[in-house]
Amino acid sequence: MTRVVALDIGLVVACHGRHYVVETPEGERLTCHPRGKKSDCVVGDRVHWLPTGSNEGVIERLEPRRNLLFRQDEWKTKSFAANLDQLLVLVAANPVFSESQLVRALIAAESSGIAAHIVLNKADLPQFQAARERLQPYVAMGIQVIETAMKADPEGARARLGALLAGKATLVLGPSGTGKSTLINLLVPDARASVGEVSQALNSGRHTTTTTQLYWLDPQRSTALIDSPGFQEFGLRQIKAADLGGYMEDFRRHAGRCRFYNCSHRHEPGCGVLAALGRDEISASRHRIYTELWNELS
Ligand SMILES: Nc1nc2c(ncn2[C@@H]2O[C@H](COP(=O)(O)OP(=O)(O)OP(=O)(O)O)[C@@H](O)[C@H]2O)c(=O)[nH]1
Ligand SMILES: [Mg+2]
Ligand SMILES: [Zn+2]
Repeated sequence: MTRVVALDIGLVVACHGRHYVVETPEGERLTCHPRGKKSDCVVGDRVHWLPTGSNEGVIERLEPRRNLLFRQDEWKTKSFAANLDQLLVLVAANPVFSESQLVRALIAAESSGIAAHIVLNKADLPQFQAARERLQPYVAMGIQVIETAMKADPEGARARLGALLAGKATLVLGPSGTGKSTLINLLVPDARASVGEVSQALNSGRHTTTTTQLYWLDPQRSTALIDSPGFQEFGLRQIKAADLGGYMEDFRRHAGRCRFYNCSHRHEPGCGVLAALGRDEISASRHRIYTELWNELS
């Protein structure tokens, strides 16, 4: 005998470890638990759910995803969000950002087919110029780098980001203390995302934001911004060493000139990437990070 159940559809807007917040097409939010022990929903997922009480439900199944942004560390996979239109990697003048983490986030996005932009925040701080120079290779390879001072010049930040975000689902990703939640609060008046003091966050080693959460920027619910906890580790074990160069735009531009089709761009004669490195058309730090990643993945 077949049991016919009409399932409701919903959007996962927050993940709290063992339970989720699912939003109905009418905009109501309810607490949902996954069917069974293991859950693999992430924010941005479309799910089919069944009510189990007032404002409560159980997630029966997931709709197929358009894309998924995730990292794969040595022992575990961490999914950030699904069905994204773009990624904003947020770094700041201070704390000094790790270029390796930036490269990893960009490669993860590229390998998942998600467009990525960089926001450099805290333009008001004295360390800004140095941070801006470190981002030059990214500007040169065609990545949009948007400079903001969200605290000192909120209007300017709003003006620079508004058009880029409109009508899209954007994940804001970056290390702790860069201003991800500050950005959410700037654009979503009633968000009340908690914002932490940098010194406090660094001293305690804790992150202010601990869950991934989706916010709507407009009453029509057409523009979504997803806040996420700061990351430290960013494993790329899902990627083969041989594919790395293909996910790095500056490498890709020159790899066509390599003598060997399977060139690893580390020591081979006639390598187009190494030649470009010699002419300063590929930055030394990008090539160093690539080599570190290559060793890690092979
Ligand atoms: N000087 C300066 N400080 C800023 C700016 N934007 C945000 N901050 C401060 O940076 C600190 C961290 O901001 P958050 O928004 O909590 O950072 P976050 O990226 O959400 O951090 P996590 O949730 O821990 O990942 C807070 O003290 C903010 O007030 C800015 O443009 N300039
Ligand atoms: Mg935060
Ligand atoms: Zn090569």
